[in-house]
Amino acid sequence: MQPKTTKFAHLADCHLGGWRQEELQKLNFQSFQKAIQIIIDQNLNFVLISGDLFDSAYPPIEILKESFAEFKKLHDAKIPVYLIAGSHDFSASGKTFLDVLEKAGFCKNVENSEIQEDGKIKLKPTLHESIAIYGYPGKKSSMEVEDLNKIYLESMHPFTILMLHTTIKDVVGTIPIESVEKQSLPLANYYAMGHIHKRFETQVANSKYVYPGPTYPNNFQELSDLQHGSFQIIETDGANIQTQNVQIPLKEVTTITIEITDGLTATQQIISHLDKLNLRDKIVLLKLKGTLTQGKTGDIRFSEIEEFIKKKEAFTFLRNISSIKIQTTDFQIESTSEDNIEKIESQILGEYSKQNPTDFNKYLPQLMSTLSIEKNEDEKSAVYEERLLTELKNILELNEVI
Ligand SMILES: [Mn+2]
Repeated sequence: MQPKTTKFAHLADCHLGGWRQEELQKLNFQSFQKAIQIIIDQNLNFVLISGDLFDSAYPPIEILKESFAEFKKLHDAKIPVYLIAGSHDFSASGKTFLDVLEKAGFCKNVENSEIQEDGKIKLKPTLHESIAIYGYPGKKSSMEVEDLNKIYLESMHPFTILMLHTTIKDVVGTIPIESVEKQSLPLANYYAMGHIHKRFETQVANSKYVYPGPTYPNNFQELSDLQHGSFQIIETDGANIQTQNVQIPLKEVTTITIEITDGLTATQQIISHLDKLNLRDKIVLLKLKGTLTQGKTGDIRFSEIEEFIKKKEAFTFLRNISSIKIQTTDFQIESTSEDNIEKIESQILGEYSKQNPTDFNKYLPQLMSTLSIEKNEDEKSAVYEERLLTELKNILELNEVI
């Protein structure tokens, strides 16, 4: 008798509700929809989502409505979904819309852990027939890395999947970010990873470590690097694992890099460059670089450029001026683009912590992100207050005190 084969999908970093630009938020969602369609058409056995399904713990109602419709399709096709929270849809209070999705019967959050007396963290499995699925969620500011050095799996199984939303050292190379050594993780057959927004796959002995890439790129740089979203389809007979990265091309992306030196004449220079190109129905990424010896970035008339690109029937247009340097006689400053806010914040916090070293500093990134939570439309002030307080108490580890 042939061994039974199992075929499943592995998605991560869908960031539903992400993107400020309406067209891109829609495209982001359509890409997720397309992935679901492929999964149903191929009648896969189950779906894994390794964190950051939503772009925030409290996504807008419109996004929730559409997302629930997609999960219902999978539910009707009898394809179970197993997931973990990521750094974006994680909340310190433990309350997120993933719970609502789970209560509705549309998914199973496989996070199931128990802290032991010796400080180790025991993970318990969710079973899909004979396959054991374990998971540990991502947290804000890579706070999960410390925990991951303490996890172990409750029991052995013929085939084990470990879902994690974190960074393994292999994908970051020499960049100094918090990461885990993959060899230090408990043994599994398939490591269903999320968090790093690129496609990455490696194998050690019989274990595969896979980042499927986001189901749609999430910012300027990712659009430029990845062009479109992707996910993974995995087939296994229990011993061999075959993986396939499924690309979801929806709209063509074109990155245009132009070097400028004069802010005053840049607008005309850019427009005549663009004039030679076919931009029809494309996502146009305009990247400016160079050192300005005259004028400043504020002199570039982006509304005029945008108007011109619209006339050329582009699908949408994004610009990035973060590589432009401004030269003056006595100092040089680098301008920064708005999608680098997180980087700037962590840089400032890093410098501050160095000058003012206290134990409290470790709370700062989480506090900042929690205090930026806004009151939802129609949310009662008391509910909002309670939500905020619970999060803060959790972060400051004050649960038992207050
Ligand atoms: Mn993500």
